[in-house]
Amino acid sequence: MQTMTAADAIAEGLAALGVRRLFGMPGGGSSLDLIVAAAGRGIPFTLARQESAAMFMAAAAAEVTGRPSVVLVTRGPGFSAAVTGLAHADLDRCPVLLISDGFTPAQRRFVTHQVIDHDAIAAPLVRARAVSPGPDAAGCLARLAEAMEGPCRGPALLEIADEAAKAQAPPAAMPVTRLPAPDGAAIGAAKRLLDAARRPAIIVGLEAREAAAETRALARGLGAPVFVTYKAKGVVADEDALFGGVFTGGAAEAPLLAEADLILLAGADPVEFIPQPWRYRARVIDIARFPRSLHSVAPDVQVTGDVAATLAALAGAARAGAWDGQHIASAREGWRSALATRANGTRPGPAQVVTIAAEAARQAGVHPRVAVDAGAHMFSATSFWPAREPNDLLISNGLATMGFALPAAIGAALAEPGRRTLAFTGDGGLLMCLGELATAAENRLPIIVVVFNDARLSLIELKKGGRPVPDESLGWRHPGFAEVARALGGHGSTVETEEAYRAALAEAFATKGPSVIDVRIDPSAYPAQIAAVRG
Ligand SMILES: Cc1ncc(C[n+]2csc(CCOP(=O)(O)OP(=O)(O)O)c2C)c(N)n1
Repeated sequence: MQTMTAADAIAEGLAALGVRRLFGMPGGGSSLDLIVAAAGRGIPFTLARQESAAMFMAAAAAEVTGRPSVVLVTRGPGFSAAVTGLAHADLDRCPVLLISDGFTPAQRRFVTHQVIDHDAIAAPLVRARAVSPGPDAAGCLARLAEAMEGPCRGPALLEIADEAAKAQAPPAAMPVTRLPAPDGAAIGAAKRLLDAARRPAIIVGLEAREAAAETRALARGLGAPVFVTYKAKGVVADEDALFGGVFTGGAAEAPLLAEADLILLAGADPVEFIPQPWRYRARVIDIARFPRSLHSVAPDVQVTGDVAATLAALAGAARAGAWDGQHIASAREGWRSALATRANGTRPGPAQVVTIAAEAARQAGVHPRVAVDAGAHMFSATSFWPAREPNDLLISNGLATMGFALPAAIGAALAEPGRRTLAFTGDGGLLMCLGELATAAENRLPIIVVVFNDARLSLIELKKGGRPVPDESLGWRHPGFAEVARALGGHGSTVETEEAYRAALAEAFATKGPSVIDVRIDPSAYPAQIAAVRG
């Protein structure tokens, strides 16, 4: 049998799985062997500035490429710093393999320095884990890969010590994972409900991102309005005549959905819904990768397995219902205007920050991918950025973590070289991952970071109610992001008016490397906007 080191066998397995890049912050052990072994197979390593940021990069790369991604970290603090990223990969259903340096069995008997129980910490977050794999390292990788691409996609942990990475280990075949075909009887039951419906509506979720053609065909066949979750933006384009709006489970999308007599959930993972009671009385068909409880509503029919196959089967039998196109269009406009913001003074409001960026991209002749952070700015970014294809908009929705947008933009830009990427972020979120501006600059990535800078944690400000929270607990003085961007090797500008913002965008689109546009926004419209979204 062919022999090689475990690091080589793992690298060979990663290449077979279609992994295109490693991300991370190496330690002195196995991560160095893996960097070398992967480079020998054409898989480069991107050095991040922080481990959870590396996880966000990898998660975005996995979403963009449809292939699993890998992050390398050192044991102890490297691992613990990756945990927020691991939680994102768990709740946002991203197949990211976290490979951590580890301890040999002999070391485990006496070492206490930097020793934390990676396995126990990762256990609730990962689909599978392997510690100290020994000569079966590549076989372990195959099992982890299968689990990551299982019904509920997500991360895995491989802990491997220096010595084990250097030990001899045979290569192993990597799995090709397929979801089971949907059950014919369940499809029949779904068809009967669709047949009886006059006004079916579709809510598309993250599991349908690989089924855009089938979702669109079903919507056309039914003439039904389509709502998308944040992560499913682009499965049906915002500019599509059947686009109804963004679905969060809140109030903004409710008027049109309340008219539906059947709601078809197409790959909507319950992790995507805000925790509010289900508002609708219509019957529900749930199409999902695997059987799970929706917690908000009990479906009348659930069809599980290959989501694209289910949607294709339903599309093949669909006939048009009674919706009027004009009515859908005016409801969509109603949804948009409920969320629109107007600025009181000369500073741009949050919705303007997004619509002006979309217009500047159009004028520059490009269609950037966008990554969106967590915070009040998220409502404008997710509502007003026009997505055309799945994963045109990347977001941490299940975890909804801050500090996501810039690293995700980096991961996406590396995964699809040449495509522009925008990161929409609050000032608080950017401060959590500021060092990654250096990663973007060193890799000369065409990223434009747009900061909704109000020197506040606006989303938390909105939730404070009548509590007498001191001002300095929820805000800070304006940090100078433009200066930081320049110091780290990028471009930077600070703008306070729409006119200056337009000019900065035009300049940024004409610039090859990363740019930061620090937009001093007028946040006064946030309370009305969040009230419209959530009700
Ligand atoms: C890592 C992390 N810490 C805390 C939170 C809770 N949180 C959600 S939004 C928010 C405020 C975000 O402020 P900023 O980034 O400035 O965006 P804004 O709300 O002002 O648009 C906080 C603290 C979170 N989601 N993630």
